[in-house]
Amino acid sequence: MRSSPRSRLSALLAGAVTVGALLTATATPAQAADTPLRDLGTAKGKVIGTAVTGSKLTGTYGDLAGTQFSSLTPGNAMKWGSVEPTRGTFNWTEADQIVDFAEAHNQQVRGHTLVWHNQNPNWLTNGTWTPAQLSTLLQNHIDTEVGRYKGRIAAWDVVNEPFNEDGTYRPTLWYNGLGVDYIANALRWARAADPDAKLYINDYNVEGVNAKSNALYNLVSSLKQRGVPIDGVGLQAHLILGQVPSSFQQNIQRFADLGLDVAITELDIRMNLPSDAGKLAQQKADYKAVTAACVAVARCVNLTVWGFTDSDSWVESTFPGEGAATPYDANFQPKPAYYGISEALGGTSNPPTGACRATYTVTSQWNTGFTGNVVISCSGAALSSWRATWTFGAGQAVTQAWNAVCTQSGAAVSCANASYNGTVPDGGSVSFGFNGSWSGGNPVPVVTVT
Ligand code: 9MR
Repeated sequence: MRSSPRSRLSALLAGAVTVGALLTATATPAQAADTPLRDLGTAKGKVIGTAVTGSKLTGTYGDLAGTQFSSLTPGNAMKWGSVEPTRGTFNWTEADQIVDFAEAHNQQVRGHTLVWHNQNPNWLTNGTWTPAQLSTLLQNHIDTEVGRYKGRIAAWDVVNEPFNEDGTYRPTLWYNGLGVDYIANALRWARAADPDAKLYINDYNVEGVNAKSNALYNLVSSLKQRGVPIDGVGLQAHLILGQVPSSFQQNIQRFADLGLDVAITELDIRMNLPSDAGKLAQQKADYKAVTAACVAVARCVNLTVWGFTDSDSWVESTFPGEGAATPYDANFQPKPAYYGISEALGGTSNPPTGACRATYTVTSQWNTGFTGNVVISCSGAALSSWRATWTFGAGQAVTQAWNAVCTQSGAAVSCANASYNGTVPDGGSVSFGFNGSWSGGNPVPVVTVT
């Protein structure tokens, strides 16, 4: 595949150790022995991202955000209304938090978004501005925000949602005040403020070939012809169950053929609630189809979900009666949709129909020590003896175990059943515990059961 500086960076990062978030003493996530999506993505030359809420980036949410994804998009934190609620008074707290977290986890950040008609501060929306004033306000906003994060943002959604469904321009504050040139000017100002950031126009309902995506296509063609800086298009992909457009891949390809990168920027696939096994299976197929379309086109560089857990999605509050749109359920368990993404990225077909898996939990933690608990459970399979193995990621050591016989060599831990608990029946589980030592960090390892 063609290799941009960013994709070379992500390839380099593929070899880097992913360090999980420092655990609190509370419950920690069930860790299945699945290859993280970010690693599968790297092997295919794709960056795999999620939108996040900064205040949630701890515990299980933080652990999954940090280990499964190689890109973060602030769901709201970088919008104008968030960063400058009062004219001249800035609040970068959440945006900084997300960028810092991303850097600590070897992740890219997609900046979202500089020019939009929604989530602007009241002082801006309610003001009366001459075109010259409006233009200066917009330029200053772009200079300030892009400049603040210069060198730390892989790509900016510079202009968000400029089109109506029929492909005409949306009559926004910007279009009405400045005419269509607001788009070219915003891109130029963003380029000037951070020459290394990739610059995108991002919209929804442009995933298939249709009037709206034709308008986007015509716009970016003309921008490129005129020498306006534009690096990519973002196809948001807020989809409905069973309705992945059949022309998705063809549409990605035509933008790629213009010499642009394409990112799937806000993928979610909503269904009527309650969910059931049939809907979740369809959702898996849909996530797999979207991911496969991106995998098939080299210049589709990033696939980002708009929230990775159903407990952090915009869908339920916006579409009453609909939801369950993301790859993880509200308890942070991967749904079939997760495995749809994973399979399209070349991961193993999971969850296995019959399997025994381990859940590793830190049940308590103090200054230098912690207690861990591992549950081995079987479904559609059974064991007459077992061994759980993992590799500690931050120098932890098992000091004492019960209900298993554990040995450790370097970072590698191996725990075999005790004489009395080797049997795990189909539908049943056993557990063992241990005390360990840690310092600096105590990330949750991935446990394999054999
Ligand atoms: O996820 C965002 C949600 O928390 C906000 O309430 C909403 C307000 O418009 O914006 C959501 O994100 C939107 C994104 O910024 C642009 N594309 C559509 C997304 C879903 O509305």
